[in-house]
Amino acid sequence: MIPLHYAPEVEAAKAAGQPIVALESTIITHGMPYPQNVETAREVEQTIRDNGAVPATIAVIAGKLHIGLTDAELDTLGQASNVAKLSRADMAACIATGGTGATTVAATMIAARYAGIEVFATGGIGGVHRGAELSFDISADLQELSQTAVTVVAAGAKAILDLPKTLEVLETLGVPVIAYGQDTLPAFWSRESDLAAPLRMDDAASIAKAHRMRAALGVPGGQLIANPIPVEAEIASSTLSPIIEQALAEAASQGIDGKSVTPFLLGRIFELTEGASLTANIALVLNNARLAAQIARNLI
Ligand code: PSU
Ligand code: MN
Repeated sequence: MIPLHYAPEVEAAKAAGQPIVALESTIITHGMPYPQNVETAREVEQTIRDNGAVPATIAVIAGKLHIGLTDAELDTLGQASNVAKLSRADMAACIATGGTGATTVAATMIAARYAGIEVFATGGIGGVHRGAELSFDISADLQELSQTAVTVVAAGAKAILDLPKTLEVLETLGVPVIAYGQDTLPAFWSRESDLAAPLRMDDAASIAKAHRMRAALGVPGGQLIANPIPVEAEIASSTLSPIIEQALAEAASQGIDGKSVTPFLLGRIFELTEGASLTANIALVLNNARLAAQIARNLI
């Protein structure tokens, strides 16, 4: 038996058949600094409510898989240090040993699916890292999208990754990559990249229909919805490129590897942009929460 713990709000929503949107917790513990991480998590949850759905932030706390966190749990998690970063490989072990950990996109998808939640909002997914031809560093998020039937709304992948390679791997894995409302793939801090999006949809209803159609066809896996950052929050790639290069060079010279790579790069980019990267990150997560709530409403 899985020690599952539903927050009261989520339990009530499930019983009433209301739309629910899952949220990850690694963005809180490893993606943003305190207190902005907790403030943002709360704002994201409220945005989902304002758009007619119920938020379920997912995390493992003391060996229990939580589907939805209370305000107090969110605050504790947001301030804790040494919280494990859980992906497909380690979530079961963390639960089994009574540990506490934050869920990445991959682990959140597994938990959401288990809890019957079909839509999930986040900022950016993991992907193929630059230099992956030598390091083999490819996020488990990509494989998860190919096998777990959850629609994930993100703002594309960060330019810290190799975007063309990320797109190639997603294609190989059979993951639908759907740009929302435009023809090019959004690139997290920028609305556009120079990559054509494999698919485009302009409304939440079509995304929900495609989600259902995949299941009807018996194709496992989810969908990646790439939702461009709002215009007013965008950061020019010319501003960010040298900063990303510097963060990558520092990671290499300090021998950062494995799970630490993404949090290290996110932290350095925050410092080097004097917080501007965080402001943009918050705006795009809120934007993704809105779209995810609309998709979830269309799945009811
Ligand atoms: N990308 C972001 N922000 C994040 C992450 C990725 O822009 O917070 C987090 C997510 O939880 C994602 C994880 O699932 O990092 C990917 O880590 P890795 O590259 O180690 O698979
Ligand atoms: Mn990795």
